[in-house]
Amino acid sequence: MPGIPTIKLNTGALIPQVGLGTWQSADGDGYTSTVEALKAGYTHIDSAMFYRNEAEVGKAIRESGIPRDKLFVTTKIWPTDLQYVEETFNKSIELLGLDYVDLYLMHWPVAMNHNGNDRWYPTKPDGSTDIVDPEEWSYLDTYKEMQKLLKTGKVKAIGISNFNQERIEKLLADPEITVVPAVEQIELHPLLPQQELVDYCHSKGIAVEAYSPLGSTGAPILNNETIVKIAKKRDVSPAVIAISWAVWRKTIVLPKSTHAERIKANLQLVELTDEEGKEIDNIHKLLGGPKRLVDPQWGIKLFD
Ligand code: 1BO
Repeated sequence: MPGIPTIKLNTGALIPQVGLGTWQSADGDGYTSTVEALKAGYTHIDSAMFYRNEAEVGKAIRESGIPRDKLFVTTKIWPTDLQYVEETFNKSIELLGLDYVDLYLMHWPVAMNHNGNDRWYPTKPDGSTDIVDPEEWSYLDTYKEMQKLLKTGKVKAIGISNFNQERIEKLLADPEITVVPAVEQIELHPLLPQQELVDYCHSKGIAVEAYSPLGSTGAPILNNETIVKIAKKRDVSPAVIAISWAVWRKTIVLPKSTHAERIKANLQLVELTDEEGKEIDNIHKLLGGPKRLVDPQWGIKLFD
């Protein structure tokens, strides 16, 4: 496939369909992987406050000399900061050292105590929790604050992540919410295609991004029989097939790697036939149904 295809967001901006994912990169890797990605031709980098790599990602971008308007940069606000949108965004932009971000996402639709001790396991064995009562502060309040950021010019688009359909419906129904999210970023791979949610988002003009496209820890997708078979036939790696499938189904995909060679190889997209695409659509059915691999179990029902 020549070049990285793009999708038009509901803001009119174009987003490259393949971007570098940076979740679970160790300290220092955010810098080197962004450097390698930009060298390899990526123009889309996905970061987050939670990944603790905004400073590294920003440094690599600034040093690259690539004109800012040729790049698409995303960052995200973590649950412990949902009540402090403006301050948190200002911290992110400062760490990145950029004038603006192309996309600012709410990482999860749940507010956690800003001063809580644990950002990943806020519910303790005794049942006490750092989750903020939604009556006190909900993701809708955060989104309303995010809308205000658009007026600063430092955020070109806002969006959501890890929202199920019910929460998106609630957001779209809120009379004080006038900006339809540009993007919903969710876990998506052949073991968890979430086709209904993808279709729902597309029907509302919300572009869908796939995180963990190779199946998160251990990248189980790379050993899947169907993926391996198609990869052999097309003479590319299994990772390229999984990434190309995400592109084929009109999503945006964020493969993460810290290895220069793999970062580069992941861009060798192939145009899947509909037959190949549908065969990959069916993988989860052959394996007993969809399998979620990233679920923080925060003590509230996040997914369906
Ligand atoms: C916990 C992070 C999931 C992907 O951003």
